[in-house]
Order: sequence, then C-alpha cells, then structure tokens
Amino acid sequence: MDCIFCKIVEGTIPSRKVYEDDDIVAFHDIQPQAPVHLLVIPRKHFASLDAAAPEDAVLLGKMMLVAKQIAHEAGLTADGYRVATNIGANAGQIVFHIHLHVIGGEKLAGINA
Ligand code: IU
Repeated sequence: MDCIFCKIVEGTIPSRKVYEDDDIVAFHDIQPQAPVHLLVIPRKHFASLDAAAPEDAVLLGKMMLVAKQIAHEAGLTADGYRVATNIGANAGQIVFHIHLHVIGGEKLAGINA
C-alpha cells in the first residue's frame, strides 16, 4: 500500500517526530497552519475515523491523550488549542491514514468561520 504516513511510521520518509511509542507516532505537519501544528497517527493503518472499529477504542483514546501531551509539551494550554480529524475528501482529508491535527499557538478561527 502506498501510504505516506505508513512510510513515516516505518521511517522510510523522514519527519520531525515529537513522540513515538509502540502504537502511536506524532510529528510536525510539513505545512503548518498555525505556530503549532502537529499530527498524531496510529502505527496501524486505517483510512479515517469512519473506518475505525470497536477494537480501536483504546487506540483512539490513547491518540487523544497523546494529542494533549504533545500540545502541553509545545506550550499549549487549556486556554485554547484544537484537536481535529478530517474524514473524507469533502472535509478536506488528503492523507488517508487517520490522523489528529493538534493546532494552536494563536487565536484560532471558529470551526465554522
Ligand atoms: P488532512 O486532514 O488529510 O487534510 O491533513 C493532512 C496533513 O498532512 C496536512 O496538514 C499536510 O500538510 C500534512 N502532511 C505532512 O505533514 N507530511 C506529508 O508528507 C504530507 C502531508 I503528503
């Protein structure tokens, strides 16, 4: 399968990693949309949240907690940052390996702005 994020997981494509464990990798987005823009991905490939199965529940929860941890390590606080995932082309998804965006470091426009 030709998946760019699987290649980042394998290390065959370089990335600026900020976190990794047996299940999850997190790294800097190559085209940051804000002063802090990180991505959290599972090592396991699935296309999006829409393809998640009940057995992925623990993994998905862990991804959320890693998002919080790396946000804090990047200096973000409960004052304001965003954790978001796009599902499908109509939502702007361009990489079809599930990922959480962790975005912050400035005042963010509302999700509907
Ligand atoms: P999206 O939710 O699928 O639209 O987000 C994909 C993100 O992956 C987007 O912000 C890209 O800048 C980012 N990205 C990356 O960090 N490294 C890559 O090699 C590629 C995309 I391709």
